Amino acid sequence: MNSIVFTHGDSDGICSGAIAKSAFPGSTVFFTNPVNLLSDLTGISEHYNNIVICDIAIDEKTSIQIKQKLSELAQISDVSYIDHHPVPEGGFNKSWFHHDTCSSAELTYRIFEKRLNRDIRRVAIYGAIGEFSETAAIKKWERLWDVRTLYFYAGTLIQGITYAGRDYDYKRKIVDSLSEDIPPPEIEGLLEAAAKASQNEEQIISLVREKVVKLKNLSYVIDINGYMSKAAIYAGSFGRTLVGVSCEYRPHKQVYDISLRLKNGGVDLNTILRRLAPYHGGTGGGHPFAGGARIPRDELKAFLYDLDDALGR
Ligand SMILES: [Mn+2]
Repeated sequence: MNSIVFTHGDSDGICSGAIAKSAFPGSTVFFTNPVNLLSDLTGISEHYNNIVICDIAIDEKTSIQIKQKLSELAQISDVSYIDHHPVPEGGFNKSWFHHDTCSSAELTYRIFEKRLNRDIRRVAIYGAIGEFSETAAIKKWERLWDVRTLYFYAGTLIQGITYAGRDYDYKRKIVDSLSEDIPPPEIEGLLEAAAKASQNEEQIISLVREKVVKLKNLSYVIDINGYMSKAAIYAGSFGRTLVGVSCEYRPHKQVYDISLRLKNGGVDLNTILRRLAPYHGGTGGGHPFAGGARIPRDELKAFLYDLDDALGR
């Protein structure tokens, strides 16, 4: 059997990929993202019995072509599209399309459950913790182990993945090891990588504390450079606002890439970003509690002030 898994390079994506690989041992694992998915699917040149795509949001711009391409592939392969990001209008009304709001690791486990060793549930737990998404089902599974050990394993994995950044060959090794249920501290180099990420994080914490700017409902930092989503979390904490925002300038494109984190419920970041970002010439979206945006340089401040107002409504 010949299988390929496309997944996201964050902790939930890596755990989803590992669960899929455990269901289809020997799978080729390929990291991608919403913008590149269509060309990656078009580039498939050999026949696979199973094609699994996990944790990749559907890009609205290419969603019709992606649906067409996957329908074509589904005629000759077993296709499973597994995702937990908000679905574009209409969604994909197909038997190969699986969607839920839990982590994609939990969803991937449930879909392939019959093919999996039940111990692989702890890989779904690491993914759910990485995604801040410990649902009732995950909490129930956690009780099968010593939850403190699970947090140590998940923490090692999440910090180690953060340190690995764009080192996709190393991330593929992590997927391989997790697919065999190897505990994260036993994965070569991962504990050391996790320790380095934590040292970097401590520096990020001091920098954010120094540079944070507080508005009414959001606090932001600009150009902390590195660990954007963590900087967003700490901006919200030190500013004591509903939302934390981290902005990094990308000189070659003259835009700011922005990561946003909601401290607690009440607003839907995804909906607000999808409306506000295009108004400022950019793009944005994500989850209700965590999002991202890309905004042209000269619109950044106007965008932040508009967002601050929108969050107060
Ligand atoms: Mn992800």
